[in-house]
Amino acid sequence: MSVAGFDIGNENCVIAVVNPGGMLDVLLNDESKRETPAVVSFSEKQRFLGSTGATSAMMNPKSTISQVKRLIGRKFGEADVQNDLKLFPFETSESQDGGILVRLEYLGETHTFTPVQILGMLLSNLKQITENSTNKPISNCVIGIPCYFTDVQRRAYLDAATIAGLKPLRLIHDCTATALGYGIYKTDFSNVGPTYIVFVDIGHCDTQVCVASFESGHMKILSHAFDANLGGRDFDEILFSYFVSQFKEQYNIDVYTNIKASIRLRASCEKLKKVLSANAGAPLNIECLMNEKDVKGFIRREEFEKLSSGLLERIKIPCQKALAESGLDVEKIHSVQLVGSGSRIPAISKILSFLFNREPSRTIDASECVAHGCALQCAMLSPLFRVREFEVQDSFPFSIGFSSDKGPICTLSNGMLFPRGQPFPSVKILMLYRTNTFQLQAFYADQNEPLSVASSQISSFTIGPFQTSHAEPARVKVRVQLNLHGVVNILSASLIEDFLDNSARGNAHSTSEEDAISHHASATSDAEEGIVRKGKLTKRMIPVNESVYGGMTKAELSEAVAKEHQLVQQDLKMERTKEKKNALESYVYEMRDKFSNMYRAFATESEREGISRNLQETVEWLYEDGVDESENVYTVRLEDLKKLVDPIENRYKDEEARAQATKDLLK
Ligand code: ATP
Ligand code: K
Ligand code: MG
Repeated sequence: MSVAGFDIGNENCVIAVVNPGGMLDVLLNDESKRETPAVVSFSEKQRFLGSTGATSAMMNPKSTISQVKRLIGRKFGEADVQNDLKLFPFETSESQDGGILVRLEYLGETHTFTPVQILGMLLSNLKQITENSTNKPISNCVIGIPCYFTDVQRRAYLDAATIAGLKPLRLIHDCTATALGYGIYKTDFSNVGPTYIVFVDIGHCDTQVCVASFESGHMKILSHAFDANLGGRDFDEILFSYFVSQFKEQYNIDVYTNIKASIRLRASCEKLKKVLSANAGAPLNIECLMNEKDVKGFIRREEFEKLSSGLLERIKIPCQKALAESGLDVEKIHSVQLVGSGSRIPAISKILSFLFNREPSRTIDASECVAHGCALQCAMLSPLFRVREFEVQDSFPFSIGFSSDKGPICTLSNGMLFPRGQPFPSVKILMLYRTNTFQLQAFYADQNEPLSVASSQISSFTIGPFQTSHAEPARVKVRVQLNLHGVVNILSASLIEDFLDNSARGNAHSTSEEDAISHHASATSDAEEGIVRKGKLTKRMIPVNESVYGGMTKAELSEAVAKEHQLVQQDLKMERTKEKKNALESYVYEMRDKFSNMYRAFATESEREGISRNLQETVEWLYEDGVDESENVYTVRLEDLKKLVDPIENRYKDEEARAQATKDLLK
């Protein structure tokens, strides 16, 4: 059994696997490419995913969804979201809880899908590619996520994986995955103190930076920083607006007003940007862009760099932040590793060279490194593999606080539950005094941290019901976890009561009834269920219910799983229909050929006439009335034809057999 690592990009997805022999491999998709476009396209009767989806983008712009990663776990009303939606040709609307719905026509009806469902489709395609390639079912995987993903976005990824039938052993920060892949097999780290490396990943829509410290057998992430709205796409947009205004002047057309023209010009600008990475200038030619006009343009790299200077400056900011937060001076940095295909613009290397006083290194595979790291991490977490001992310590980029219905417990001013930079997974213990059911809330505690969602609320937990044996509040011990995915949850809550006599109890409580947090909790649990007696202390487990702000309920998730199953059945049905139609078509052509050659002598004149009329009719039918029929109709038609042809085919075969027997006798 192999384990897989998935890098889900806004533009490209990459799949890496570790094979049972321990080999790391990047898989090829149906088109033999190592990168699979992150696209889902709904045609009239079936979906096209990945590379086939990208092909239909131009024909089907309104039902082709790309960059769905931008919409995961977000609210329709957020300003960033609205900016993105303006760029997308597909239609969206606001869901009842303020989320985003993608609306499209499919199978003659209007359908709505959440971004999580669309992501589920993409993951399901990656799973399919992996299974086709390894010939084994897979479910264990590790998926890369941007470090700036909030709790609800991380949970959304886990839900999408469930929809796709995958089991992520970990969601890992993109840069952490890259750093892991970089460090695990390196043997030349210095023996005197750690080696510090900066990783800069510029993708299609975002920029992420981390500073990592490596020692033999150990890697520690010191800091993460990011700009969630700065990537290759923004450079395309610079070229796009440049040519839109050029064409307005030159050809008197406004590309902004035409969806198809906008899509075509954007695609051409992206190509042109890539040409500019290797050439000092590049032309742009589009036939019949709009109003039957062919357009021509040209831009020099220098001009492009000048227009992009604002974006280039912005790349410095997360780099400076990451460095500052790591507490290191530039001189301490051993190297800067530049990855992500968005970073292939030469001016980016230049600006980073100035910033870090050294040329960034491009020795890591810029497009595959995240997937590599994910696959390696998956092998490390899987009991089926033995991987070189290598400790990965990641750091959490946000500060998490807790409050209860009695008020704040851990906040920015009195100490966060999980402060920014917290190594995770991590478990902390809250000690609370309560008489009955109560609520706890997790929230992002530092307003200065740039969140990619509008709300600082994370989730709310109901602890209870429970009953205390005495009238006074009893001690409730709550174990809170920031888990391997970077998701906050409550591992357990338990009621701890003592059985001292009344006077002693009174004394004990007067000193310790404040809500408190223990920062040095051990991750080992006492007992998961039931009552544990420890001397005079009794411990009873209390039920915990969590409700995630903006997340999916269990019922919604199982509905989505069922829906995806239906969609898959429809796709399979259409695939089978295509196969049946192809089978009929090739049978007709094959028989036409055979009846004019080898079968000719074995049919009577009237048989021949009847069959060839039938074959001709079938060909015409296939291109007219029968162009879009059901699986069954093609099957029946083929069977009917075979009934006519079989007797003649049998005569021919008998004759063949006789001739062969005679030949054998004569040998
Ligand atoms: P994200 O990380 O934002 O989710 P992604 O992982 O899909 O997106 P990448 O595949 O790393 O992104 O990079 C895609 C970007 O790289 C696109 O904007 C693409 O135009 C750009 N790109 C690819 N090749 C080049 C090149 N030769 N020169 C400049 N840009 C390039
Ligand atoms: K990618
Ligand atoms: Mg990426």
